[in-house]
Amino acid sequence: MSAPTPIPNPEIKYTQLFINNEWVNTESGKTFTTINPVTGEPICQVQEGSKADIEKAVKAAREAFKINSKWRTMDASERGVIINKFADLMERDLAYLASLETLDNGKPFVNSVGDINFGIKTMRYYAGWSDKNVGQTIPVDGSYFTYTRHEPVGVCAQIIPWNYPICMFTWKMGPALTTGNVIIVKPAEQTPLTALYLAALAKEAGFPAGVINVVPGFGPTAGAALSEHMNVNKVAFTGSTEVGQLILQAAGRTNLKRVSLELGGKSPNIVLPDVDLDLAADVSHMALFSNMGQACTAGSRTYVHESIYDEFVKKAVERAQKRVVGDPWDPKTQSGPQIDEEQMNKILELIESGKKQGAKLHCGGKRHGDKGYFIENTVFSDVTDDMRIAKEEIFGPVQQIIKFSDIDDVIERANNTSYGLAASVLTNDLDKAITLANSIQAGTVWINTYHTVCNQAPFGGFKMSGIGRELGSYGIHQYTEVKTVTVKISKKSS
Ligand code: TXE
Repeated sequence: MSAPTPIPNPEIKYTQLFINNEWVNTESGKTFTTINPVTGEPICQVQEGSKADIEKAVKAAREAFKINSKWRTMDASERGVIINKFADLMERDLAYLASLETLDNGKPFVNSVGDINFGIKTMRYYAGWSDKNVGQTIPVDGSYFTYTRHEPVGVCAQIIPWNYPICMFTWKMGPALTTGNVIIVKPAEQTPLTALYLAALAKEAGFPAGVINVVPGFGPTAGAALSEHMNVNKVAFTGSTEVGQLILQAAGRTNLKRVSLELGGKSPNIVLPDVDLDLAADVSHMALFSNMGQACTAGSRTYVHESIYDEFVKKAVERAQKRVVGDPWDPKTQSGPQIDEEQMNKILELIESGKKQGAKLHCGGKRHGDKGYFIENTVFSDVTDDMRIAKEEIFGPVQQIIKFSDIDDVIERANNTSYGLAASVLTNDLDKAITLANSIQAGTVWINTYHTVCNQAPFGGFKMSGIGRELGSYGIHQYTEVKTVTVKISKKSS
């Protein structure tokens, strides 16, 4: 397939709430501004959903989920057909969707295309699951016939972040719909536009009214209304650990709704001395600087063996200095702006803390330009585990290079964090690679690669990086309740 051509000023087609397959305004009449992070200027006004609108969306979803509804009586395979149709429509509108994403999020156009291609594959992967979600027949004691059914959980709220808006939408939507649930998506306030366009595609694909609802709005209002709602059966959330805790508390206070969480990280990337240094520097650079450092899995603690430390730092700095920051529409650009002013300021403050706490700054360290939310590619060496930049999630283009001398010691240090999302080991020594992979507390460990996330394999965190797994067959389990049905029979037969 040829690469799509960007549309630098994509027409904004949808700014209302999408409820029951209709475009509606909010009850309050309130709107909010979505901002172009390249310029800091407004793109457009979007309807700002809050509690009353969530109420409406829950009602519509509940109706769509009623016994005897079109959705509940549809063949499972037919759900797969509609999900595949949705993927076809994403493919048809790839150039437009990618352009809208770059406008709203600021990521380079080529990366928006990559995200959408990933999302299309997610939908196709889960379309295939629709008629394969089988239960068991179980040889219980006594004269009974027992089987299990994997039933949909019901009304699922899906609260998504701004760093990968389309991927996060599809990661949540795919497994929920293939298993027969109904959803209410709340996109991040920074990036509502592609979620709204995806809602239009869902209607075109043929999902019955109420199965998919999209309500843009803010976390403490629309997001909280979803996590507190007595008639919402599940919340799936990707975002900060702090908000993950609030959602879990809200579920505990209300109806014990199912909760799956994909939260922050401070992932160790461990470079052993036998490694090809250029390769290690390349992988470590990509591990941190991809998506402007705005990845939950970012390799933000680069542990390098003392024997190769100085040479590695030199190579890391060369790569950071070469990385092109700027206009996301330019095909040469590798990094766009951070998502908003708040994130930019958070990152700049953490960079200052690194300087103050004695880390050695090699390049970057400040804002790039004076328009939009760009930050220079930044590399720190001589970082120690107690510094804030080694402990807190920076979520920006700031690489911390930390020295180690001993494998057992680095395992302990890598695990000395409340996070546990991802890790990587760069080495040709198989024995050490497996020892480290099996010892590090993380939901994903990569060996000689990084950010290799695939639709077929589970993704999620240990410890405070989350609860549950998305993607793969594990992702399906997050969206089903297991029901045991036992029938008394007159006589059993083996
Ligand atoms: O996250 P929030 P923010 C991390 C990263 C970043 C920090 C803050 O370190 O610097 O979080 O980012 C919704 N009830 N990650 O403030 O607030 C909100 O509207 C229900 C890691 O953007 O967690 C948005 O839709 N929902 C991460 C979503 O939560 C609430 C991706 C994420 O926003 C809510 C993003 C509430 N009370 C940030 N408050 C990852 N894991 O990839 C907010 N929200």
